[in-house]
Amino acid sequence: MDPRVEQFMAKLKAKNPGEEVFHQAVQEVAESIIPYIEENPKYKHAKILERLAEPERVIIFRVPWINDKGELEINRGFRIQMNSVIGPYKGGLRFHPTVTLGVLKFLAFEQTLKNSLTTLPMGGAKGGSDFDPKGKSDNEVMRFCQSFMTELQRHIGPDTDVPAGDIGVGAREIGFLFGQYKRLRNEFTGVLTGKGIEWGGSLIRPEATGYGVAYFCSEMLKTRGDSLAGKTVTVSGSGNVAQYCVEKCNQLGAKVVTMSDSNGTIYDPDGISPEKLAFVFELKNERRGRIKEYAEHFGCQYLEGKRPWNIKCDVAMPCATQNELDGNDAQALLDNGCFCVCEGANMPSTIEAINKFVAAKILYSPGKASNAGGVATSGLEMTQNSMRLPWTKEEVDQRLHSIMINIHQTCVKYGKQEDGFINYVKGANIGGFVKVANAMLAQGYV
Ligand code: NDP
Ligand code: 2IT
Repeated sequence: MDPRVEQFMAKLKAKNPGEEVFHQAVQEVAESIIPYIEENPKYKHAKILERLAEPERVIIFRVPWINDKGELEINRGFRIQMNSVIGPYKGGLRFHPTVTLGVLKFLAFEQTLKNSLTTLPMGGAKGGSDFDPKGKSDNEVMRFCQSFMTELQRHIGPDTDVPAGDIGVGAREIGFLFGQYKRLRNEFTGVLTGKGIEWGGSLIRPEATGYGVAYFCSEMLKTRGDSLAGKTVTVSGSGNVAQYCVEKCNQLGAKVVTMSDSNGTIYDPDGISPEKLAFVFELKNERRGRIKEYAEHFGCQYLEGKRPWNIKCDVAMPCATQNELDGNDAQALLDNGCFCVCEGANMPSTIEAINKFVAAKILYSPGKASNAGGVATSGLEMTQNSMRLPWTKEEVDQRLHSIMINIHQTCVKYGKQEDGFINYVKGANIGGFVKVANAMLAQGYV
């Protein structure tokens, strides 16, 4: 490791003990940014990177709620308001038992750079709870969301901080959260994105992250005169991002052969056709069942407890969660001829895996670039809310598409090497950093 990165990381680790995923996210960025800062000393003197890694504000609160048995349950709620230099805090809420302060700090840190890449005026934030919506009744989820919002409402607002969904937070949860905010504040405002279409939501927001991943992937392939048509694709996850990623890959002529959840992977060599994908939508969004049922229903292979990365593919799209693709998985993908990895999840690849992809010079894009379509379309939802005027599906989709093309161009601008190889890690990190850093310079030591 570069000694300057090592020194920076030693301080960060001492200051934030036990927050391994936060250390990992910052290190990945520091490796690109520190050499860039050395070439641009104005950023060094103003300690931009040090300030970027220190949240502007962290809110931690108790969330008491009553389960269906009448018992009291206590969860922990969080909101990390990371950086507001280019716009109101913006980022999703995650409800999952693995949520900790360190997980949300890593996500909020990534979000700041991602939101900058979209070119829209949004700062960085993330929040959530260790609450597990799995196996809970709709009433339990509602009571939890109402209790969570009872505290969170003091800290957010349409010009202050605008949360959205993430793992475990979808249309149902956003509805309950919005209802409670409106009730407590007596305001109908765009305080959350991902709202229902009848009450202030944007068309294409549900699809946006997954569609954006496929759009970004197409741009990557285009740099090699190629496209998604005819490619075999492996996707992990079967939630919001994975579902719409598969939908768009199908539309672009690819064949997607896997989806997964935390229990295992389905492998369908014939491809997850639109008809089969409709089964996944119903299974996951209505019945909230397990992906194993797909294999039982369509008679294909189910790999219990396995991830998709040993399956031969041209393109891999990890769309489940952080660190779901390690060094061994990366090696397996490379050995099987995979030449493009386009991330839908946030930080799904470990540092070891990323190093393998970059060393092999395949097309590899980090989530902060390729999954930015979700938050970008949240930004478009905010615009429509401010105008009090909704756009058509075509208008939003076209804007999403051009934002993804733009992000790709930014990655090329800052990441293209002399030999022609595009280092998307470097491109996304520096591209996201510059706008935030310049705004921080302009606004003084705050
Ligand atoms: P969902 O809750 O809709 O789906 C998550 C999927 O990932 C499920 O299939 C889930 O399986 C699986 N998963 C979650 N945690 C784990 C785990 N610890 N191990 C294995 N599998 C897991 O979430 P999203 O689709 O919204 O989010 C997926 C990823 O995309 C996350 O990294 C998120 O941060 C990122 N993202 C989301 C955006 C959005 O707009 N929603 C925008 C940009 C990024 P199971 O059901 O078994 O838990
Ligand atoms: O990680 C992400 O970018 C999201 N979960 C979406 C955030 C948002 O505000 O739409």
